[in-house]
Amino acid sequence: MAKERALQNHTIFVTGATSGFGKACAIAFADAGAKVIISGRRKEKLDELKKTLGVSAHATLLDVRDEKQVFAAIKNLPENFRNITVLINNAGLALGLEPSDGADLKDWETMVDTNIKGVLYATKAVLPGMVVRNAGHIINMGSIAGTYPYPGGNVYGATKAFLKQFSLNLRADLLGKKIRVTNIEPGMVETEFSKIRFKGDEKQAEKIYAGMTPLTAEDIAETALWCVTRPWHVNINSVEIMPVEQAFSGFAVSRKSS
Ligand code: NDP
Ligand code: 8X3
Repeated sequence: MAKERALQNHTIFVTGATSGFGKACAIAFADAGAKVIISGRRKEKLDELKKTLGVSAHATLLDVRDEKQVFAAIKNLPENFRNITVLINNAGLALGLEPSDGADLKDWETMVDTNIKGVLYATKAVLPGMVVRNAGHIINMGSIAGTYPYPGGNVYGATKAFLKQFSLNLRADLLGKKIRVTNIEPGMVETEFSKIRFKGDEKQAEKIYAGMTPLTAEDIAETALWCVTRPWHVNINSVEIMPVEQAFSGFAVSRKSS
């Protein structure tokens, strides 16, 4: 089937479509023929993307931390965008890289509210319709940080570990229905992610990707598209994806100096 027709009967709801993976997913899925509901908090970025995507997009200004806003956005969708077939729970962030004792509690709360509670609200708002239609696919944007610990990853990694288990448990609940669930777990991808993590410090953010080739947002969008375009009987449970120039290191050991 031609790429541009592959998703012509699909409606995709992407959280956090104003930047990075979410924006790349919106463009890739629209290119493949889907209608896309784009959301995020920054109006000007949302308007810009809506202009690019035209009639195939519906834009909704949305903070995923606000339960009422999430449910209202889904309830008030225009008729031709109501039957959501793919939910991409992408909105999320890391804040800070300090060890737990020095980390800011407010940052921890923001990560939990966005990366966990935001996913719960969007899932609860969209899933009942998928169940009624007996069709759907939920893609959660996890991270390698949900599997592999690193210093300073404390609550960010823990929120992504939540998504890993939540995705598997959704699969358990949805057995017998034609609803798929995938947790995509990327490593380093150059987006606004590090700029946000370091609170606008662009120099510190640039250092993260210096001297190596990170993944791109388009790599992740292609991965999401691949998961959705598998035959309906195939569920990709998880995809772990890293740059070739990123890998693992040994266990850290604290030694007494001799
Ligand atoms: P970006 O910072 O480029 O994009 C994040 C998106 O999330 C933005 O569109 C932002 O929109 C949105 N967002 C953040 N908070 C909220 C909120 N409260 N309500 C609604 N939207 C929100 O980062 P990425 O594209 O890199 O990250 C996307 C996802 O992928 C995140 O969940 C991240 O944890 C995950 N990830 C990123 C990796 C990376 O290395 N980049 C690797 C692995 C996973 P706005 O500000 O307009 O609200
Ligand atoms: C983002 C990847 O390695 O910066 O989820 O935590 S990492």
